[in-house]
Amino acid sequence: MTVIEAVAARQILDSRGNPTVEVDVRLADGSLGRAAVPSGASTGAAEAVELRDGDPERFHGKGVANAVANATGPLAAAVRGLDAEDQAAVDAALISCDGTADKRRLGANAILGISLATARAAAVARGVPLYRSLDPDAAVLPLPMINIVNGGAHADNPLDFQEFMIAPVGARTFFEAVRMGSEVFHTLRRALATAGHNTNVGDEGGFAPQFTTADEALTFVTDAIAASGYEAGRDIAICLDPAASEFFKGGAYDYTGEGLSRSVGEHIDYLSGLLRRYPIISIEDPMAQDDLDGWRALTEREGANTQLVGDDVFCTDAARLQAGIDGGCANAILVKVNQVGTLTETLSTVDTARRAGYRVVMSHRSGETEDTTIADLAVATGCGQIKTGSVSRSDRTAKYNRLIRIEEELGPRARFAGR
Ligand code: 2PG
Ligand code: MG
Repeated sequence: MTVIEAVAARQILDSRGNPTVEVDVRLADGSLGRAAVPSGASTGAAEAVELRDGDPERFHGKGVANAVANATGPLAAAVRGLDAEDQAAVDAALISCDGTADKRRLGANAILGISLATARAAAVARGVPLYRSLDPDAAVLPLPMINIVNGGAHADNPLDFQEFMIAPVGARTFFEAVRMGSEVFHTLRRALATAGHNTNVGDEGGFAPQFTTADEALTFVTDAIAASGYEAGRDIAICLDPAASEFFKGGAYDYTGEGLSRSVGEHIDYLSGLLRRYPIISIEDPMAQDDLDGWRALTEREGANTQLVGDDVFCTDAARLQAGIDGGCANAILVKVNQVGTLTETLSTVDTARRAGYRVVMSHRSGETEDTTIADLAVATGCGQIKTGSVSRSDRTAKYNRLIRIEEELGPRARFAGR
């Protein structure tokens, strides 16, 4: 009864107004699963390939009509008749139908849409929520890393670092973490306005004032934490995603906002300085994806006390992660379903991280939709951390709101990961 009977797909819009793939998977018993695919802006070089039409007459070349046709054509034919409860078999069929290492032939966006919609359909057939369908014992709500200042590729300001986030480590529940985050967000808004900054938000819903240095952003953020009645470091800690691959040029880190370049060693010293001066507990992509020596050096120097999260450098790929583990790079991984393209591969990467003692952060993309699958995945894997943007913009708050509902549904069984 849980056999896949039909696959439908369409182009819908993401949070930046670009088209993306949405897939419906219908099972023989009538169960329907639907999933929409996210899209990045600061993408890693080794990500699975998002298929775009490239037709300048349609969506400025960003159409995904070919990916949609692949989903309803060859990929649908490959999974029709398979059991949706056997996610590994469905994903294996999708991967072999495409036949390329990076899913470029039929598109990782087409493949991921079917993979996630299948998981959702199986959950509907079982009559349980997605997180429980993936793990009947799942009960851990993740600590959110809430993005409150945007820079880099996610905003038009001169700020070199992409994301400044707050993690309410002192909260007792997920809901309390969201409340604390929302309070700081609004306190920060007022402080920015008072200082004459604009309060427009960037792609992930955080503010995007005309800051030029990380210090400026960090000063405003730590002040906003205190002004909201919290102790920075104890109640609310800070997390960064410099997205350093974006400004690594010719072997050095090119800080255009500050108008200077830092060598690998100077960049590491600078990051260490920030760690000393602010209550930062986690830095994602502190080093560029092709600066593995830098990654190793920073991990040796700061890895014992600071979470160092690999995003671009690992691209949610188990083999790349294993190479990083063997090489002493990072101590945590950012997990993005569309970087690798199927649910099974995503879960296998999470396993690889776990076995090595690397921490896992479930993550959105800067281009998102109302789809909340990653909220369920954070609970299903019990990974303990989620990065899903600011506490503004519905594409971001949809995930927080989903987690609030999951926490309520779990009732006394719910455990908040906290610090
Ligand atoms: C990142 C992500 C999400 P993008 O760098 O971690 O915040 O951005 O989706 O643009 O790659
Ligand atoms: Mg990143």
